[in-house]
Amino acid sequence: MKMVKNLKDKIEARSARVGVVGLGYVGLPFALEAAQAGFEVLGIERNPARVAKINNGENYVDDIREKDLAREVKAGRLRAQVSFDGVEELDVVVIAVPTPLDKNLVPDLQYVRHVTEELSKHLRPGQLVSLESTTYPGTTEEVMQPILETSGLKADQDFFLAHSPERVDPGNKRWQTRNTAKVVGGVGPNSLEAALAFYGSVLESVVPISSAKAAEMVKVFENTFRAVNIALVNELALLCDRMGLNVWEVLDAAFTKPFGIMPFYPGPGVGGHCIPLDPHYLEWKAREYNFRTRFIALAGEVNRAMPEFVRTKAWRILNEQGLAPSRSRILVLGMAYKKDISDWRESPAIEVIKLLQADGAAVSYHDPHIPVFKHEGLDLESVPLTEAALREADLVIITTDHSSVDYACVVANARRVLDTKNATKGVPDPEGKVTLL
Ligand code: SAJ
Repeated sequence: MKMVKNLKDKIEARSARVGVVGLGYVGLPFALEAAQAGFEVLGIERNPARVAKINNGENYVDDIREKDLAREVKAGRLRAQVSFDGVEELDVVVIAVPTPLDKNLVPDLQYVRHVTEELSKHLRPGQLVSLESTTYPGTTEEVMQPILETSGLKADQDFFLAHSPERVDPGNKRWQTRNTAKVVGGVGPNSLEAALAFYGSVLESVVPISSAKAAEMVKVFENTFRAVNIALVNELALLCDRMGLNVWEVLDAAFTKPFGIMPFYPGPGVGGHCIPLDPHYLEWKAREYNFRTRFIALAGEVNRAMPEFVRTKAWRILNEQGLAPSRSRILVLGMAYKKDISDWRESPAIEVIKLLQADGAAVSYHDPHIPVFKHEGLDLESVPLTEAALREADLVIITTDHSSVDYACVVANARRVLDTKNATKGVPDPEGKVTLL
């Protein structure tokens, strides 16, 4: 098809103009990769403060090096704006906007719809639109395509439409945007061909799949796989607690098996805006097919019950000291949802703190990555992790295993430690202060 060849030629020549809508932990790293691959990239971001930062070459995403961003901005290969003006000049538009769930775990596609409606006003023949946001299978074809076709253009004939799920693991130093294989599915063969050519020119490897819907399913499966396996080890932690077994020892031994197993560990709950949420996109869509995704529902229940288990173990430890919860001072180590990042979305530490406060405890927190926390009804500041702060607490609860924390100092100075991440593994504990989840 001539239109595909034209686009592929522009991609090959790096003269294709690339747009990335949504410059968060997914969009900005991709926009940077596309600029580094030689494309001129226009970021479209609704947050004007982020737009200003980018245009000043300032970074705000943990996984990006500011000097790389500044270089591409200075070279004129990357700039950002709030509006959709000039979208008709673009050849490729990648969408990486949030796809949250509401409190009833119902998918909220407001951002995808809004962006798609804006794009439909500027859509012109030959453009490639690719959705990267994690969503239920069918979104690209059933929601985006009809909106884009209100332009009068027909998908896979006049313009190209694809789904290529993001696979960003925030904080992962080994696997980043560029070297993580990228699954690509189109709404038709021309869209697939165009999208493969584009992603193949920016990233190290692409994985073609037969449709946009299949690509969407791949992603929700990937995250469901994690949610279910995390729930399995969380359930094991609950049972080991009953049976007086050390779940961490059991798992470490199990993971010495060189085949047929993969390490997962229990924790205070499951955070991030992916694992706790994405599987429920599939659960919601499956109902349309009169299908109950029992593993997803069960995994969600088990994982969401973990903060309550942390509270139960905390009260046991305080009780051993003859302390009532309502007269206790607790220091929570870690607000972020996982180690060495500053993201706190859906962090289990939030729920743990709220449960402890509800029982009247005086709760403070320390997180080297989160100096202030005024969200979700909490209004706290990270306390310096001094020996005095450790000694004053009746109990220190480790909820995030940040690498920069000196756990030997924590164990040496705390009265008691509840370690929900096995962060104190290998730290001498001669007085038996540490209790593991
Ligand atoms: N967690 C456990 N036990 C484990 C692993 C994780 O309790 O064995 C907890 C973490 O502490 C965290 C939550 O689960 O609170 C999510 O952990 P995660 O490692 O899945 O981290 P995310 O959500 O930041 O990143 C994931 C990606 N992670 C990996 O593949 C390792 C991947 O699933 C997705 O590409 C990404 O979300 C996404 O954006 O969808």
